[in-house]
Amino acid sequence: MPPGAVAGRAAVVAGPVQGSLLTIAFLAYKLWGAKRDLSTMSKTLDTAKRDIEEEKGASRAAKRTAENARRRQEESERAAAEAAEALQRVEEARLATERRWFKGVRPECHPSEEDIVRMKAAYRYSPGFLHLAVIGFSGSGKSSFINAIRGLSNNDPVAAPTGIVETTDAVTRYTDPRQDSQIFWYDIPGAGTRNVPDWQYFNNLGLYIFDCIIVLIDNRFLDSDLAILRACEQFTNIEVFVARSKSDQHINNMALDMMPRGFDPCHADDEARSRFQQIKSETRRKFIDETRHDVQANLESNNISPKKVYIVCRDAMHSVWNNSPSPMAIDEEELQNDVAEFVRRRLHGDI
Ligand SMILES: Nc1nc2c(ncn2[C@@H]2O[C@H](COP(=O)(O)OP(=O)(O)OP(=O)(O)O)[C@@H](O)[C@H]2O)c(=O)[nH]1
Ligand SMILES: [Mg+2]
Repeated sequence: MPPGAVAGRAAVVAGPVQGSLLTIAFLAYKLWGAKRDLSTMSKTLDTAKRDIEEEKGASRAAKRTAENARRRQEESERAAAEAAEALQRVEEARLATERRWFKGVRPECHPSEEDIVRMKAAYRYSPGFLHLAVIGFSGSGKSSFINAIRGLSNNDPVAAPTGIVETTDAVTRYTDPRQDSQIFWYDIPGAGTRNVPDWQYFNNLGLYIFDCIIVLIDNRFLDSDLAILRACEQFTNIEVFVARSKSDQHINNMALDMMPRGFDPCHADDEARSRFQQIKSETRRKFIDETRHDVQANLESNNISPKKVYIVCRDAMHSVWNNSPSPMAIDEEELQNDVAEFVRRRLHGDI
């Protein structure tokens, strides 16, 4: 075979071989490229997987945070609801106390043995004697009452100080001038003048140590009078008298209200004066009836046991002492007799 033919054949053979080699090389190149892409894709996939994992972690953390926040919110809402409920209970208790207060049920007074001993020492409580206290609103006439019952006028040098301004500011003890008397009188500062509820007035002043309490009402029954009477009901050993003071003044004022404007009894003529006296005696009956009715109605509506009310005035009290009946007298003698009877029976151990 001629070399040319060999060469030609070789060339003919070389042509397809060369092509195959090129194809192989190309394919190898492609494979390498694919591998590289695959590796890149795999890395990307890893990164994506990591990102997803991280995101999942972040999402779990966010969920946990949200869950914690929800729990805290629930806890604070529960605490707020509990606080509101507690507040409501306190408010209801306050309202119940107020309702009980208006119905006349006050916290009870339970002095301890120590309190009793302390108050008795403070008031120089003397065994074998009775201790009578005169109590009432400021200015109701307590000191004047004690002076009159001791046979003294208000201007006597040894009389209890009296006046139109608040006068008695400490419990003061007075002896009783009757022969062989076994009683002490106690002038008590006016109720309703202190910054404490009325029932505390009774406790704070240790009024539970007294054997007898005379409640002096001036114009009308006040809460402080009712509180004292209610407190007294807890102590069966305390004898209670209710007296309405200054009857002369009240009757005079009522009668004056019925006279023509500007009427002055000191400067009136005889006819006008006798008309005034006539009105006064009619008014007196009205005053007595109204007072008795008003006191009983107040006692009843406040669940306090019924009591006689003694209508008195300072000057008529004094007249009893002097044994010279006063035209103004109403219940002064009866009151003094009833007090004397109580003293006698208590000292004898009958009550
Ligand atoms: N007309 C008249 N006045 C009276 C009577 N009792 C008291 N007064 C007058 O009322 C005023 C007050 O009387 P006091 O005896 O000081 O009254 P109180 O309750 O002791 O007063 P305090 O100690 O301030 O609580 C005085 O001006 C008395 O003269 C009375 O029966 N008739
Ligand atoms: Mg006084």
